[in-house]
Amino acid sequence: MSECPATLLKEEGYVQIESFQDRHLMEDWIKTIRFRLHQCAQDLSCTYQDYLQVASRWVAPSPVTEGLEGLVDSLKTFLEELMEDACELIKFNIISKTPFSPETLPFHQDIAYSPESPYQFSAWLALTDAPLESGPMEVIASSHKGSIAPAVDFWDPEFKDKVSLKKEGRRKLPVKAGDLILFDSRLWHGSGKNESCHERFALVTRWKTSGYVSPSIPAPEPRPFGMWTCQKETEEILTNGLWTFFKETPTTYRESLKKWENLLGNTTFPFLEDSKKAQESVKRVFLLNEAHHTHNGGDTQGVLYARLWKHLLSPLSLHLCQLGKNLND
Ligand SMILES: O=C(O)CCC(=O)C(=O)O
Ligand SMILES: [Fe+2]
Repeated sequence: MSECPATLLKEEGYVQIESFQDRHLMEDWIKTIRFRLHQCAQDLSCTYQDYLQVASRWVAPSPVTEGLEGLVDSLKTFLEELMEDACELIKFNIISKTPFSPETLPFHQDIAYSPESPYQFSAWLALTDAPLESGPMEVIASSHKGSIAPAVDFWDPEFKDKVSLKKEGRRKLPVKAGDLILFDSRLWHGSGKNESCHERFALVTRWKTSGYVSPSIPAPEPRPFGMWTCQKETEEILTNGLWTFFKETPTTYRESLKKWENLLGNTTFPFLEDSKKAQESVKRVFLLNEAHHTHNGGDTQGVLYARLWKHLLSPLSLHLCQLGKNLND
């Protein structure tokens, strides 16, 4: 097979480009990004560790991605030469996998999540080393040639990653700071758990060439409590609980989360197995919501709402349902 990166991207669905950027430049960027993350934590009056437990992605525009446009421009020049076509940037973000939020990212196809603004491929630039033990990118080679499945809703607390059972074509891609991975938006990929004590960060940019025609993308199939539904469900259950127990009506989602965080510290709810864990999981969703509104931050791994479901929402909604039934009897 030809070694040309554009051919590899076409044939295998991904290609690795070593030392695209000087590692010292990446080290400088990481210092700046860490400094900003400390500031973000301060904005939310929490520790750096607490902040990185809840946020693991920042989509530009964000205080965390500020000033990275120069690096994105150098990528554009490189990609246009490689693809022999104009490349349009669709969006860019910084993604982390740190010891504070080290979880597996299940296998998925990016294109299935972007039916409104589909992109052709991603350029994943390692800002730090991402060795095998840090949960580097993992791909299923040539899987972009198959069909596009509806977006995998891995935020569903019951979700099991069936694609990860597939062995054929699976490749882990450990990289060094400054290395670049290009991958097709139809390629099945994910990343394992970060078992190291190091933080790994990447600048991830999404692109399409001027000649790109998007394939047809199946509509997502939202789960009852998942990526597309969890906030609305959470809001409903928490509001219902506040009204049933305290005859209170919160005016905002933020207020409802804060009220529950406080209540769980000083009230006993016999239907909860572990109030401490319930309180901790509300606090994290509260911080995630703040990080989203203040810094365009998000949870890449989809674990925070699933934990809230397990420790609070599932037993609370069951209890409310039983109370409702008893009233109707
Ligand atoms: O950084 C990772 O762990 C994977 C990120 C990913 O899925 C993506 O950039 O599309
Ligand atoms: Fe992805």
